[in-house]
Amino acid sequence: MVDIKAQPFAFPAKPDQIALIVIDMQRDFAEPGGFGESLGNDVSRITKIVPDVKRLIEGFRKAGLPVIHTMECHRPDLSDLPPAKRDRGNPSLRIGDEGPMGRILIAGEPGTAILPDLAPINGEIVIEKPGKGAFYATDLGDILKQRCITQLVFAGVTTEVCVQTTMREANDRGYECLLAEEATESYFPEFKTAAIAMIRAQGAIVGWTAHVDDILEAIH
Ligand code: TIU
Repeated sequence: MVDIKAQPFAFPAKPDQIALIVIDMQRDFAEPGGFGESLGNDVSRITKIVPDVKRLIEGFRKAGLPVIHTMECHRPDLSDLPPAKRDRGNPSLRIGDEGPMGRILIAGEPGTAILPDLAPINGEIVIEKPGKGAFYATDLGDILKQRCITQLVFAGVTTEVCVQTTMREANDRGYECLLAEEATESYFPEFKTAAIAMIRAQGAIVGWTAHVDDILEAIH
């Protein structure tokens, strides 16, 4: 056991039971012409965290600890896309529509790929998820159980949507969750701040938050 300096108090890391989970660092959320921009967002905020996500990934790899990547995406025939998700709001392009990086948020399309700087390497698990949470309609829970992982460090986007949803799913399933503050981002800075505050409030009701440097120092 090694303590990671965190809020609201130290995170009691168990190096043989911990994994990094990188949520949805995909071109569709970070580049013009993708899903994020189709919703009306300024996507330039997302690419700014790439160096911090990268050094977190590299730190876990160097320490021999598991790195798991997720991708929000749907089947080409849209059979896993509820109409309530596709038809929500008034985006410039809907999920499944043809955009400049291929079909929006569809598995295998160029825009759905993970950013090249953060691409998975051989042996790393990639979870394709149709929901905002990474446990919904995926085998993530089975994979973690099989590997005896009980603690998850979170990075990725967006803080208050897919990251927070997955942290809440994980917390209810009994995992201890730690969010890496500089390695997550929102299209709305105030939502990132609020999500971090609500996660660690009430004695870490959803989980802990910590700085990337403090996580790396503890696991190296
Ligand atoms: N729109 C938004 O903030 N997020 C998403 O739709 N997906 C993820 O957070 N990955």
